[in-house]
Amino acid sequence: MSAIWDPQHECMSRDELEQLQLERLQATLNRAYKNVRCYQNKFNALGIVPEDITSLGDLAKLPFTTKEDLRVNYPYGMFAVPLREVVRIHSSSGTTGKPTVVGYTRNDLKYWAGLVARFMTAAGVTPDDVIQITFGYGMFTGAFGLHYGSEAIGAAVIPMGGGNTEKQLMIMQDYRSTVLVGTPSYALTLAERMEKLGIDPKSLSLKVGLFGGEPWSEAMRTEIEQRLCISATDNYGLSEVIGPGVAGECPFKCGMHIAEDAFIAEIIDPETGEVLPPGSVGELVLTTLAKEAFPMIRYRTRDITSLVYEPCACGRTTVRMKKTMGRSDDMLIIKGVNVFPSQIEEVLFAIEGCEPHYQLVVERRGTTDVLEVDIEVTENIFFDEMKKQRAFLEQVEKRIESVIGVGVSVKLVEPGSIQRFEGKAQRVIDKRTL
Ligand code: DLL
Repeated sequence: MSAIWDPQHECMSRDELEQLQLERLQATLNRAYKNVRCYQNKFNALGIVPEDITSLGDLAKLPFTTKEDLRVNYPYGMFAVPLREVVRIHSSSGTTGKPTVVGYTRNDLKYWAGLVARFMTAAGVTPDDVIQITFGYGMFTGAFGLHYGSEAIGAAVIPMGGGNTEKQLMIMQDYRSTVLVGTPSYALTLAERMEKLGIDPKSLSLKVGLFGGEPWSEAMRTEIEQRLCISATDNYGLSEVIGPGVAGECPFKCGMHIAEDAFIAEIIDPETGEVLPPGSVGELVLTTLAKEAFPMIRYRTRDITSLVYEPCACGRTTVRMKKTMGRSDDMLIIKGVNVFPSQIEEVLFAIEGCEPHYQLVVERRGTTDVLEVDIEVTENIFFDEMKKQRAFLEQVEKRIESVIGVGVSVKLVEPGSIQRFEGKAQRVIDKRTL
C-alpha cells in the first residue's frame, strides 16, 4: 500500500472537511468579489453579496463561471491579485480562438506542487523514483505541474518534454526511469515503438505510469498495463482550476480522489444547470478554495462524470470522480443521439485484432449524419481475405451499434496510417462543422 502524502487533509471526517470548505469558500468569495470585476458584476446582477453564503448548500445560489467569461476577460481580467504578485503564467490547450490565461502567486505554486505530490504519492511514487516526464513543457500545465510535484516528493525528475520517441526510450533504458508521466495516448505510442525496436518492457525499470490530460477507457488502461508492464493510474485536472492536481487515483483505481480541501465539486445537469443528487452522471463544476491569483467560482468544466462518496479502502475520505465519459462539448450528436468517443473506444479495445488507434469521422450526407470509424488492424490480418474481413467489419459495427444506439460504418486502415500523438489525442474529425 502506498503512503498518504497529507493525511490531515486526505483523511478528514466529512463534518470537519465541510467546515473547512465553508471557511475557505467564504474567504475565496470575499477576495474574488473584492478584486475581480467579473465576479462583482455577476453577483450584483443576482443581488448576492459574499456574506449571503452561510452554508455549503448556498453555493448553488452563485452564478457559474464559464470559458466564455475567461475569453471576455482575456488576458488578465480574472486575476484577483496585481500582476506584480504573479510569478507564473500558463494557458489552456484551447484549439479555437485565444487561449485562456491563468496565473499563480508564489503561494499558489507551492500549494499546487503539494496537490500534485498527493496524487503522485497515492499512485505509489516515492523519493526513490526516477520520473520521466513526457508532457510538453511550455504553456501547458501538465509538465510543470508533475515536475514540481515530483520534486516536492523528493524523486528525481527527468524533464524530457514531449515527442522524440526513440530518445525517450533510450533515456528510459539508460537512466532506469521507474515512473512514466504523460498522456495515455503517448504511452501507447511509446509501447508501439518499443515493440518495433524489439525492446522488452520487462528489461526496463518502469513500474508505474501516471497518465492524464485526456479521457481514456478502462480497456485502454489494460492495454497500456500489459504492453508496458506497469501499473497505470489516471489523474485529472484543468488549467483554469489549477492544472493537474485536482484528482488522482490511489492503488485501488476505483475513481480519482478529489482534493476536497482545495476544491468543491458539484455535478450539474448540463442543460438546466441544476445541481444533481450524489451519484448522478452530469457535468463537473469546480470551485477553488485555496488559490490566490486565479480563484474560480463554480467553473463549468464541461467534463461528464459522476462522484462516489463511499469510503475507499485506501483510507482517504475524499470523494472520488469516475473516469470522465468525455466533455459535454466533445459529445457528438449523431442522428440526434448523444455519442461519446469513449464509448466507441471501449468497444474497439475489447475486440481482438483491433489496434488501439482509431479515428471517428462524421459527415452529413444529404440530411443524414454518417459516422465512420476508422480502425487500424494488426499487421497481415485480413487484408487478403475478403470474406473474413467482411465478417470482422460486421461484428465490429454491430457491437458499436449495440453500445451507442446508432449505426456506424467501420473502415479498416493499414497499420500505422492513423496519426500518432505526442500530446493530447484528437480522435474526432467532424466535417459537418468545417
Ligand atoms: O490537461 C491538465 C492536466 C495535465 C491534467 C496533465 C492531468 C495531467 P487543460 O489543458 O486545461 O489541462 O485540459 C483540461 O483535459 O477539462 C478534461 O477535458 C481533459 N482531461 C484532463 N485530465 C483528464 C483525465 C490539463 N484524466 C481538460 N481524464 C479537462 C479525462 C481529462 N479527461
